[in-house]
Amino acid sequence: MSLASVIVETKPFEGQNAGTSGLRKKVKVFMEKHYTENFIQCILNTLGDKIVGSTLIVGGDGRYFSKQAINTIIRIASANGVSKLIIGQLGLLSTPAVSNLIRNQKVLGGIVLTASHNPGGIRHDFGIKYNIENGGPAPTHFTNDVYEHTKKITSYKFTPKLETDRLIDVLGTNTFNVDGRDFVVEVIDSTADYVKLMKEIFDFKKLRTLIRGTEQRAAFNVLIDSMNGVTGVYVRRIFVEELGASPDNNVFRIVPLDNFGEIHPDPNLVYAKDLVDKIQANPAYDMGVAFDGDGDRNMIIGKNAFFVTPSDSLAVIANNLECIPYFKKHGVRGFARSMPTAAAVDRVAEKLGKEMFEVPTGWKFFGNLMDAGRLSLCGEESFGTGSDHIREKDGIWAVLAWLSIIEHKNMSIEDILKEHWNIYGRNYFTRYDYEEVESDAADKMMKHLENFIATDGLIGKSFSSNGKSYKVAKMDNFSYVDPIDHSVTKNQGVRVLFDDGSRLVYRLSGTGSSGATIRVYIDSYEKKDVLSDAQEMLKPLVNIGLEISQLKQFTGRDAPTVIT
Ligand code: G16
Repeated sequence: MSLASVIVETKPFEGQNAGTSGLRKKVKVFMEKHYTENFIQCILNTLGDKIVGSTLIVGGDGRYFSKQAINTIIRIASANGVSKLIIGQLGLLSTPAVSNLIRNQKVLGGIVLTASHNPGGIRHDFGIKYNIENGGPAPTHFTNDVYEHTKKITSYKFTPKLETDRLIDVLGTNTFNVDGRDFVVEVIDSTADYVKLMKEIFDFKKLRTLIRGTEQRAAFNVLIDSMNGVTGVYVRRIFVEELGASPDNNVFRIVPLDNFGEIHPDPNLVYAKDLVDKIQANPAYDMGVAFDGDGDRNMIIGKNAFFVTPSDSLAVIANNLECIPYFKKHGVRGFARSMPTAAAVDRVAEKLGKEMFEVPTGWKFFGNLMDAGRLSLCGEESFGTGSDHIREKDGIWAVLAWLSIIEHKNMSIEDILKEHWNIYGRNYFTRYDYEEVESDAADKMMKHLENFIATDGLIGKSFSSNGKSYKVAKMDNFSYVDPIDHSVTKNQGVRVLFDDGSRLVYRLSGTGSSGATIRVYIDSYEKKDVLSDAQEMLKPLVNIGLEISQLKQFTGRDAPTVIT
């Protein structure tokens, strides 16, 4: 029986513009009549003629409202002439797994249902993101086009009688006939392709020996926290089934929950406190790992919760790529980091003679460089690390990279870091986040900083705190010219650069769903004094950062919500 699509009249909604990574709003906003339908239709409208006969990947972190959104996507895609949707079972696919599937199935793109590290559940956040043919997040010109469509939309296409109930629960291929055309929904194992990819990149035999131990070498004892997010299914397959980790002692919170068990699935020292506490309480653990809701972020800590900043993590991996079979096979091209990320990796690039790129915040900015064959490894201070094996950051990949290095060097995480700092010096780095600040107050603070740039008001000025003085050498608002397509991206963060190489960066987050989040990044390089406490070391610069921005006066905030 052929099912008929219908045209449903609708009206535009305000504010359907993507942030740093897709559209993120409260669940109740996505639940409004026509809201989700409009946005999906606008993605398809932006793709234009390419959509007819195409295949798309669909999946996400399984957060609340995912199933409803997938049912909507099925009905809208079928009505718009899409030939096939490949969907993870139960709607589950990590963001890296989507990226991989788009690439190895050679399809038009994918729709990722996630608000990443933002909390989930009926009172919290949902998100929709489109990834393009190369597997990466849609570039800004694409998301701008989607936004333009959302302002003008008057109708969407829909197949109301297409029965979606429990469709994504069972593996298999389902063929429907819509408007006389075949429309296929293939429900796949969420992990199979991704596990295969990881086995091609890393030496699983060696990693299994590390995790299990040998007669000569004690088992390396990890504790992996999936924070009730989607990585749970991948952690079980890779770490427990393939690498022999204990399901009782080496992993926890590995069953994906649609509200993440009411925790904030953001792998940092504050929101992953359960992991930090467990590692601190039990010195038998050599390593602690946490992932975010959709599996693209990672946090690494060593014995006794020794914290590895994401900026250092990137630099250490860059310095040890020879331990990873993938890089031996494919060679190593350039490195890159987002602008606010500390420049530790730049020093490795310099020593190894590699090209180094500094891009705005957002993984989408790495894609062009990778596609052009100029970038192999990149990362961000926001707990993202990855390589050109896919076009998203990849939490599990980062952990397997670290385990490969540990296996090869036979050293603790802390010793690996100390050795690295002794060679390269250390970029002390911290980030202060002020979440859910009133938007108006945050905008005023940014304007205040912009004013200094406009008037050169701070150049040459010295600031002192706790006996340390810093002189402002330069101040700007970071802008980026993509070396491949020459597109220009402006206003990516206010930078105060001091004459000793230290810097302060201020920007507003593009991933929140209510109010504004102010991020202040503090970064200072030391050649010799590499073993001090980062928070102590950076205290004077933090104070100066607060003084320059007048953050407290503008926002009324005495203390940050999160310090990393
Ligand atoms: C997204 C982007 C990242 C970015 C991060 C933080 O991560 O993919 O590239 O660094 O947001 O953005 P902001 O500082 O604007 O909040 P995720 O893990 O949320 O998708």
